[in-house]
Amino acid sequence: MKNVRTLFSHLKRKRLTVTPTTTETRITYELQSAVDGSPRVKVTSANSSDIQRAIEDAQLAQQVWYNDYSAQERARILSKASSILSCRLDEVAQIEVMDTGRCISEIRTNDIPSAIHMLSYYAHLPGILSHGSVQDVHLSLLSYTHREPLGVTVGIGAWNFPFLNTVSKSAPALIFGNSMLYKPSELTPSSALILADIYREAGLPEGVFQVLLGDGNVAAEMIHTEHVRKISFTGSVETGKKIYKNAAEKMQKVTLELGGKSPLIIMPDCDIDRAVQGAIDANFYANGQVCSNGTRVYVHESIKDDFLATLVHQTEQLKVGDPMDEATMIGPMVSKDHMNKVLEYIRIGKEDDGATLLYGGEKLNSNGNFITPCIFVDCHDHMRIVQEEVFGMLMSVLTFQDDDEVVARANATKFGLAAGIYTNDIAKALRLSKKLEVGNVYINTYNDGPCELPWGGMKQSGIGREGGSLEALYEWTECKSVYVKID
Ligand code: TXE
Repeated sequence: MKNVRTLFSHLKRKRLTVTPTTTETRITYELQSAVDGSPRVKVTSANSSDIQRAIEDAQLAQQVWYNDYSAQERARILSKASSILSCRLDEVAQIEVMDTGRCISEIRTNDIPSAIHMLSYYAHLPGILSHGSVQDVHLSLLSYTHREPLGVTVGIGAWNFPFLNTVSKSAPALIFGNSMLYKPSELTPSSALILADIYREAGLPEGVFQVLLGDGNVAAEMIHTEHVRKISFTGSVETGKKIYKNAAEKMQKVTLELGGKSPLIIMPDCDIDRAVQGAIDANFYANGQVCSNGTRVYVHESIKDDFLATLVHQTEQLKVGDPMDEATMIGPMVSKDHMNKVLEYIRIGKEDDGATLLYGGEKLNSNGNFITPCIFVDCHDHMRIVQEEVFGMLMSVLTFQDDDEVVARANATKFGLAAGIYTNDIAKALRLSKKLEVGNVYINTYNDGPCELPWGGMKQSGIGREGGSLEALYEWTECKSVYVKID
């Protein structure tokens, strides 16, 4: 794991993280390799003086960034960042694998190319940035609106897609003329530092994007000031609620991308091979650590046997092992704690809920955080493994008999992030999609996430939208109305 150490000292030399200025204590913690448990890297958390200084710098830098750089100049910098990232793709992918334990095959072909596209997509937005409207209220009054940045924003990231999280929050913030302080998950700090390095190389002025390392306490302190005008958060529902509550006191804007327990509905007329592949993608991709995963798999009673036979056969083919190996499809869980959480849910499924373990769910005999993908059958809606977000490779298979019944059961949850339907009857799928209480519906596919579309959840899965499209982009701006008396 030498690469990560080298990266940290390299970045320290370039003063990308906030560097110590006082003798105030700094907490240092060590991260372990997900593959074999060996010590990997030591991380030093930001302290109160670092946070205060970063906020002051971000305020000053934002003024320069918005007032002295035109939208086109800001766009050129993002565009250049996209090109630099293309050249550093392999390096970023490897660092991300070491931090997350996710497979190189996924990260190199999906995460980093998506991030390259995202930077370029936001760079092409200046044309719509100044969109406002002129209201014809009265002959003697010219009244119009325009969009302005919010000021200093904070991004707080999760550990499952760290680099994508950092890009998807920072790129829209920056293109609109905001500055951003970013706090990556304490488990996966490295790739945010690389993005800061890339932005700097692309010409982003000092202070506009800063990374602060540490745990939730650091993040909580960063947002505990009225100078921060928006918080973009990805993480658990519990933390999301705390942030929302605290933000209310300061009237800060928030977008909260939280958890889920999404239903995946398999209709009797579907293509079974395709539906099985969808269920595998929706449960085992990224080692099952995806907020939108379709972990409640509702299969029509009439095709249950065929579906399960194909599912087990296909799951057996998934190679579990070293995430750096291109052929590996399942790597280790991100941390020991998280692996233990998932193993506890597997125990609950077997012993407390009384579901039948059809496949997997074993911890591999190694010092790493490896679990085999796990399929439970004979599940019921009230079971804890069906109700609660596990965030690991635990698929619960349930059966249903008619459409209204399955929609009602799919909606009977506090979450509302995503849902999937596999069927050859597109008209039916479109009808059902309107009834599902979720922010994202997949039909004959699962977990696509093009950055051009808004992303977010209903109910306890979140507030607001992130990603492309006006609904999401305007969350990074204020709208101002101007009235001009012209007679
Ligand atoms: O989340 P936390 P964790 C779910 C998933 C997982 C569980 C716990 O079920 O098992 O959450 O994961 C920062 N104020 N998701 O512990 O604690 C923290 O430092 C401000 C779903 O990682 O919510 C980290 O950067 N920030 C999810 C980030 O919040 C605080 C992805 C997330 O940490 C804070 C990840 C506070 N008081 C986990 N406390 C998804 N939606 O995709 C912590 N943080």
